[in-house]
Amino acid sequence: MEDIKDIEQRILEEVSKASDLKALDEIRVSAMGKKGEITEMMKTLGQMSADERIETAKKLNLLKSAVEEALSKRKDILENEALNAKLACEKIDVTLPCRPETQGRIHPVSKIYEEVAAIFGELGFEVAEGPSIEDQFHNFNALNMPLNHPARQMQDTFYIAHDKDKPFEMDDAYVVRTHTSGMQIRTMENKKPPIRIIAPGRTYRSDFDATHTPMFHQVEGLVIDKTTTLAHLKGCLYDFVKAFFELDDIPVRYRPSYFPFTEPSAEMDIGCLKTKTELKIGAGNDWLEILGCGMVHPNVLKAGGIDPDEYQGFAFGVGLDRLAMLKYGIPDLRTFFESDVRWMKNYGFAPLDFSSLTGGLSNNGGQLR
Ligand code: 2NL
Repeated sequence: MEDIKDIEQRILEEVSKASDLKALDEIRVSAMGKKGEITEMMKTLGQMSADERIETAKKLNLLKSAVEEALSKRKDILENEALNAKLACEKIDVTLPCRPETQGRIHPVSKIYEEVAAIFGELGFEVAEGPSIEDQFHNFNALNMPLNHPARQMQDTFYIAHDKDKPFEMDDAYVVRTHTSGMQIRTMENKKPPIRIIAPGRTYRSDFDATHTPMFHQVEGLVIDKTTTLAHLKGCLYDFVKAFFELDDIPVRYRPSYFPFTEPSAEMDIGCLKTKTELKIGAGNDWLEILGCGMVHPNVLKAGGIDPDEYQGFAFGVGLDRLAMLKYGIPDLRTFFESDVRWMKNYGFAPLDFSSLTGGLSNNGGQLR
């Protein structure tokens, strides 16, 4: 019979050469399983003389613990190796683009919303979002639009009855907001100046053709402080159009206009070149209307609980859908709301491309064309 020391040496060598956990377990079974080599040797103890049994049992126990220890050490090593191999092949490169298999797209209006919010965020504005359904005070009265004002007439505004069981009373009905100004009134009611907010969101008017849809998107801005002037308005909006169209300089002009809620009021145009096939922004002899603006009317400040003798401010309103059409060359507004996946594939943006001004707006967001 092979000497116990030799057996130990042979098994320990096999253990040290086991290349994976499966091979190691096979060695364990063949040595110490029910029919294992050491187990079988243990079984022979009964037939031995007392002296021989004591002597052999001692050796066999030493052999057993030596093998057990070797198995356990080798197991630790192999488990560690297996884990490292798994980690190495499951390694992910966090700098790769996220989920390239994603099918969905970000709507151009959502993209523009994010861009506008990023630009005004950088200029120190906060975002004030609020409800689509407004009372008439926040949508009209507070904006210097009294009851008989033409913009309140049925053909422009969607009215909502208070109580469907009572006869419709236009004067106390709610409206789906025709602009986002209500949020600005609410901000004035709740916060002391200085105020610097943008109010973006869905707005609704009863109108439908190639350039008007019953639901559209607007961003309004409001700045109020003790010494806010028309010069601040011009500087702020100039910075906005430069960042938005990603140009170092753009010709701008202001045309006198009228809004009930601002005095004076103006429309801001930017310089452009119009040819039969192209619209180039930032150069040329033509002008393109981009937004409406003005100094907040004293009646509007009063309605918001702000003393017009102490404070003044400017406001502006810009249509997000129109900005999207201009920036991305989308010809028909109605297609924005048709939910056509082919249109979204063409005009939409990759998800998880966040808008920020770092390195210019479009440096970190790509249209998938
Ligand atoms: C446009 C013009 C404008 C405002 C919106 C405003 C809001 C408050 C007070 C004063 Cl609370 N003004 N908003 C001011 C001027 C123009 O929108 O053509 N939007 C698409």
